[in-house]
Amino acid sequence: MLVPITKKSALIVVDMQKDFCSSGSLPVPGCDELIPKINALIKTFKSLGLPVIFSRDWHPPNHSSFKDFGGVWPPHCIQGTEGAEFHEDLEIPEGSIIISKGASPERDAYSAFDGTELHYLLSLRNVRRVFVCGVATDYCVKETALDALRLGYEVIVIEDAAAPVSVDGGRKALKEILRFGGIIAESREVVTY
Ligand code: VGL
Ligand code: ZN
Repeated sequence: MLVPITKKSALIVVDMQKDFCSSGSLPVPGCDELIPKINALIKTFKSLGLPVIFSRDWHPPNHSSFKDFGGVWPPHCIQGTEGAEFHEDLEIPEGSIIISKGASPERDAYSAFDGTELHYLLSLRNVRRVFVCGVATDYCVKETALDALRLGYEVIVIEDAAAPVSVDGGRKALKEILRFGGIIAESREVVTY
């Protein structure tokens, strides 16, 4: 099914940071391979004058999601470190919105809406439809998409421009997004108006 990028659309690129790619501390399989597809999407949204949002995991060194502090993950995306930087091949246009999340030590934030100004910034720009890509399909992409649905946005997850930590987890996440009213599309199905 074709899904149009309407005038009230925005692109949300979730957590395309070094630590989640092949050289990082918590590599998501297939993360590097998403770059060309995501860059193409960025270019399309940019050329239409539509908002492009980049979220980033932005943890303090003692974050509660880290194994040494009672969590389940190896240390990753620590504020100001190289691992927290965006992938060097990601093309971030000037004027993009960068959303940092997970910055308080005691709680995690998988969703780009969790504890951030994202909803406010999208509302200001009259955005009704969000296209979501990035990593990880079964964690931050999923929670961002589900929050966007709860907030009343039309949500399209671009399946081939997102990658999961586990294949099974990714499948379950997409099913859940569908169940709550989201759309799952391939990037070739995302068309301009
Ligand atoms: C993520 C695990 C831990 C993600 C963030 O971006 O999906 N996953 N922190
Ligand atoms: Zn994290």
